[in-house]
Amino acid sequence: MMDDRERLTLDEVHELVASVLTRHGLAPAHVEACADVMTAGERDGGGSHGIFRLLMCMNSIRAGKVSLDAEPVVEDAAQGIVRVDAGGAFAPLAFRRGLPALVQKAREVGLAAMAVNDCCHFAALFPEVEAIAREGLVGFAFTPSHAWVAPAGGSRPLLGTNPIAFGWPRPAGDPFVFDFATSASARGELELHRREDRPTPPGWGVDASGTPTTDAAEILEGAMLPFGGHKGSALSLMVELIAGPLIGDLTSVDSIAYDAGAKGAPLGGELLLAIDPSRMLGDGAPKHLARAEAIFEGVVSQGARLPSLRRYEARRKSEAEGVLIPRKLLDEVRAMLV
Ligand code: NDP
Ligand code: PYC
Repeated sequence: MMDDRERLTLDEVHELVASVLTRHGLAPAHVEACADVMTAGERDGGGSHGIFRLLMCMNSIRAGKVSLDAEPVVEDAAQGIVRVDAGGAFAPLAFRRGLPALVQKAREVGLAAMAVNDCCHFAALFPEVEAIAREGLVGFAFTPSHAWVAPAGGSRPLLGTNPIAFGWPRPAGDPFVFDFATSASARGELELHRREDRPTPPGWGVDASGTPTTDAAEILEGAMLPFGGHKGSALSLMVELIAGPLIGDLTSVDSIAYDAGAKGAPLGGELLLAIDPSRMLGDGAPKHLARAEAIFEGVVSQGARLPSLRRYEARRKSEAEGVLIPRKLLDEVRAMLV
């Protein structure tokens, strides 16, 4: 059977994404930051949040829903609070510009928050919490999206796919990281099911009449569902609150109204938290971080999968061998260059 995928090196992935974004007018610093996160998604085997994100970004750009060149403004808002005004541009550059202040404040105060406002968030969150954890800090990230998800027990879209990501520094080796939507699947994953004409697992969503279905196209027209029933639903509500009203920014309902059918990236805020274990624990930090290692060992020693190990394995493989991208997607992306 013919393989309908093409192998690209990571440099080629980065170059392709950067060329498309540059061709469509994105300022160089944004091009670099956006290409970095999409390449990271592709590198780590996250099909829905690699090059595929270009489709959502291009919808934002073509509909004039995103600033192409706003320079993020970093504000020292309070002792433990950094605020970054993204000016309606894509989020990755705002995160990049705010990170040093977040890290500095977490080291000074012990716990710091960064509110990123007025950003178009199209990306995976793991690069952000991983970057925080590589500074020796515990990191959290939350952002609402578009109102695509019904609350548990309901059938009408109200909540976003609202991801939660967490990073934990490990004394040796790569940080422990997890990063997932609070809906049963990310929207991107659902879109991939529709593109490939694959049924979804049960529980991902309902059609426009509220009837459970495994037809991705019907769910896209109906409502997605939270993971884990009332538990995922409550976590999703939490994300709406802490990365919406708490930081003075949009909810997923506001964001989809702004989008007005453009199918662009959600507009709104993101909340990041960083905790310094050395501040929390003083001289006891190494001892207690070692205790955390025992928990990780307890997971893997029984054959269970520790989140992030797959990611780092995929990363090493991609760095050595490149990545395989569906030709259909590459054709669409290359067509954006003309
Ligand atoms: P998944 O359901 O694929 O879950 C991914 C996470 O769960 C990873 O941390 C993964 O670890 C871990 N994991 C997966 N399977 C297992 C397992 N069997 N055992 C242990 N751990 C496991 O992710 P989603 O589809 O929900 O989200 C995909 C991406 O979409 C995320 O990066 C998210 O940030 C992004 N997203 C962004 C939004 C935005 O508004 N910007 C909105 C919604 C989603 P590992 O990495 O090791 O595989
Ligand atoms: O996959 O749900 C998603 C998503 C929304 C914004 C970026 N990704």
